[in-house]
Amino acid sequence: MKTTTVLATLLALAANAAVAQLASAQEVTLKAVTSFAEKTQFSKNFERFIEKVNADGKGKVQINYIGGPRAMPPFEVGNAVRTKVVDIANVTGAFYTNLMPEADALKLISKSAADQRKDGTFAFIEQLHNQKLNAHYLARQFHNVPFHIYLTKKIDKLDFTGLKIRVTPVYKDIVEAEHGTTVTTAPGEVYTALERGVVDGYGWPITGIFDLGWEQVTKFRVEPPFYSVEVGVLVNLDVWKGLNDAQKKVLNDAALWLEALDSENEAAIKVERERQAKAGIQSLDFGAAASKAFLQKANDVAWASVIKKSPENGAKLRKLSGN
Ligand code: 173
Repeated sequence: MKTTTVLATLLALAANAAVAQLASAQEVTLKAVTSFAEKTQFSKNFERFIEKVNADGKGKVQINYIGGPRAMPPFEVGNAVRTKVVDIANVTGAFYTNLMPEADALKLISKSAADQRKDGTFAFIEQLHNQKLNAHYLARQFHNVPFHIYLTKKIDKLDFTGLKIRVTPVYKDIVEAEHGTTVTTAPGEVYTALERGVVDGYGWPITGIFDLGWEQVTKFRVEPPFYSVEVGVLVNLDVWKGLNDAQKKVLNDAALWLEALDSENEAAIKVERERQAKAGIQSLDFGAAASKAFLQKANDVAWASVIKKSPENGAKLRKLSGN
């Protein structure tokens, strides 16, 4: 090679390296959606997470928040992450069981995210999301918030015979095991279904019923509380792999911060119970024995359902859950 050619090659290489460095140093903007209405209970902390990423991630990574169910139906959010229609999403496993039947087991894992990260549970859940959803499972929220069944009609024992109840995969098996009829809807349809008498009740966590005005059409809350809310933050796996270490660090740090917000839930639950009572929602408690039997059944039918759909992974999740 002539000296001038060598020089030209070296210059070209240096230029390429500079461009590559520039590209990796460039700020990335991720497109985000949430599967719950904006500014409501199960979107709020994700919105705080976005604020944090946008503050800490200047020059590295930013999040462009498209919004909630007005932008995308909740049951389509998992698939939108899979196909990279969005880059990052706030979504519960109950909304993507069509793609990942094991996601229904996440409600049965009540350990804190920190404990799950230590004992291998998180790593297995990550693996399942990689395989089935082409997603990175960035964070798990609300492990210490349980679900309830709310009713418009009074029952005198823990049995839903004759009642039609709005469900998602979270509640379907236990409501049917207690002889109720189920209809699956997105949260956005609950109010109208109740108002029109299409359903006699619905499943929902202990928190959040005031966000969409459901207290106006709710009379009873059935005890005991059961399962654990799971709302995850998912990132499209190709997008995740394309981030550099500094960008990943901003997201990882914000994810751990987000998970730690679960420490606020205990106080929030107490306030919510009082607020429900003040709104005239009566708690129906059938005593310790009935509650114990209900919880046992709720646990049994849910695991049976997951294990039937995914025998190997289901059994492994059950072992990891300790339930
Ligand atoms: O009831 C629901 O729509 C549901 O499954 C759910 C899951 C997590 C948080 C809130 C609601």
